[in-house]
Amino acid sequence: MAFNRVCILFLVAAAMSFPIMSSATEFIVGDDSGWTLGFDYQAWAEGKNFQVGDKIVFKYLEGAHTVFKVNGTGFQNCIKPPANEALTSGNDTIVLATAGRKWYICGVGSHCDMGQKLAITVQAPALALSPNMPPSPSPTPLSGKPYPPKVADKRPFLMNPHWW
Ligand SMILES: *[C@@H]1O[C@H](CO)[C@@H](O)[C@H](O)[C@H]1NC(C)=O
Ligand SMILES: *[C@@H]1O[C@H](CO)[C@@H](O)[C@H](O)[C@H]1NC(C)=O
Ligand SMILES: [Cu+2]
Repeated sequence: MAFNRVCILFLVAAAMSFPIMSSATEFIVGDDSGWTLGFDYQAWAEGKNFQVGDKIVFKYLEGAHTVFKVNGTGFQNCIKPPANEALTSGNDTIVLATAGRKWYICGVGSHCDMGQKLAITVQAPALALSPNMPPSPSPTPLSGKPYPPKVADKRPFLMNPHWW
C-alpha cells in the first residue's frame, strides 16, 4: 500500500515538473508591438516569470533598432557597448542561460534614453526530483499513543480484534 502511494506521488510530481523542465517559454519582447519606441518594457516584464532556458525574442524592422546586452550601469545610463556586440537581425533570439537580473537596450540614436530598454529577472529552474521531496503522507503506525487502550483506533469497528 505504502509502495503504491509512493508511486502515485512520484507520478504526480513527475507530471507536474516535466512541463516546467522540458518546455521552454519563448517571450516576444513587447508582444505585438515588438522592440520599438514608445513602449513601456518595464510594465511588459512585470509579473512575467522568466526561467532559465526560456527565450526572449526582439522583433523589429532590421536597421530601425538594435539590441545590446548591458549591465545595470549600462542600463541606467544608456552606455552602448562596442558596435560589434549589437544584435541587428530584427529577429534576435536570446536564450536565458543563467539566473539573475538581465538588461537590454537599443543602440540606435538616443532610443535608450527615450526608454527603449528592458530589464528582467531570470529565475533558476525549480528542482524536480530532488532528494528533498516532501515525505509521503501515507499514514504510518503511531508510536507512543497517549492512551494504552486502542478504543480510539481508526480501523473499522468489525475489523478491530480488540473488541472481541
Ligand atoms: C558595466 O559595463 C561597462 C561596459 O559597458 C563596464 O565598463 C563596467 O565596469 C561594468 N560595470 C559593472 C559593475 O560590471
Ligand atoms: C525568428 O527566429 C526564430 C529562431 O530564433 C525562427 O524560428 C523564426 O522563424 C524567425 N522568424 C522570422 C520572421 O524570421
Ligand atoms: Cu531603437
